[in-house]
Amino acid sequence: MMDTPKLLLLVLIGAGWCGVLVTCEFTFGTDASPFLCNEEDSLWCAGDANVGSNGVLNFTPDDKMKPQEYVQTAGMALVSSPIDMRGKSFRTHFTFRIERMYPLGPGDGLAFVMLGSKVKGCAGRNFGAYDCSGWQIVQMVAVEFDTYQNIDIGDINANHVGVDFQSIRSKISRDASEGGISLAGGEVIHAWIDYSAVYGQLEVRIRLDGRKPRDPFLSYSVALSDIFSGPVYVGFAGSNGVYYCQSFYSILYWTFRTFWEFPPLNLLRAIISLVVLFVFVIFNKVPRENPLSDRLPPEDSPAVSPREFSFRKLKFDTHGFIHWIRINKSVSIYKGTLRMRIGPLWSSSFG
Ligand SMILES: [Ca+2]
Repeated sequence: MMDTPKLLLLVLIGAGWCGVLVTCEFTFGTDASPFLCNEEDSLWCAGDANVGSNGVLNFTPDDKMKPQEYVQTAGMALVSSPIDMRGKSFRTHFTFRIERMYPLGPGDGLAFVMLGSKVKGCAGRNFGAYDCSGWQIVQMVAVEFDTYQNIDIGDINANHVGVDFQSIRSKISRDASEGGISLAGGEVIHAWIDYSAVYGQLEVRIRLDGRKPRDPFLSYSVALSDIFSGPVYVGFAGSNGVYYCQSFYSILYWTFRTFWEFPPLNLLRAIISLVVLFVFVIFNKVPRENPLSDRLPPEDSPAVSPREFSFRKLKFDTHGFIHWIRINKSVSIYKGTLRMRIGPLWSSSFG
């Protein structure tokens, strides 16, 4: 029997967030951590999202024998616990398959989504992620794998990858054929999405053989901290239009992790600061010799002339004259009494 999938928190989970103070990591689609819908510490599934008989995460009905019976399908699956993304970078890798049912054309496509709350969208061109006008009222970032060209919203073709913010109109997109990939070709496709909070860069990579390419397929500059003000739900969504279930969408494997990232220069500065602090603490723990203390006679020793006094006493007795003495270290102070009517005075001479 397979174990219940758990979100693996590297340090701590708090207040229902996946890492209020820490990073988090999770994997789905393995024997140890299978996809599960609407169970504790697993996935929130809405619409047509379901875990199929073969264990994969579907966004269309599991039964592929009667696609004509399903119209306007739309499914969304999100990790049930929100993730604290503040200041953090993330990496995710997943495999997906889009199975085309009709030769005339595939459905609309699949998308990796990040949302400020659990809100399923509409079918058709909206991927089950946006509302029916192509907008999302909560904060949202999506990487779409679009297999149907909607010219009115600027789709470049029926086989492209795009990066969206809040709107279904992509900020940037690229023909998947340039990577040698047919998104709706029925093959298992690997996708990697990396975000650097330090450099404010979102990168998308796709490949068929599972070897992560060195160069990104898409790259876009964005600060997610400007988009998300609170916890973030991550997952996927997929949809079809009004004419049958033209494509079936599945996620076969998914791993995701957030992490703290530090710029190299800042890291070097931090190391130097720690070293300096360490040296300072050690140095101040070693008792330093007072150059005068060894030469000071006890306060109750018999009177001698001349007699040395401690700095503390001189500072007190001279009411600030001590500052002048410290500047001129060759100075010696002598204490005496003048027989004058104005009373005792302090006198000094300089050596
Ligand atoms: Ca489209």
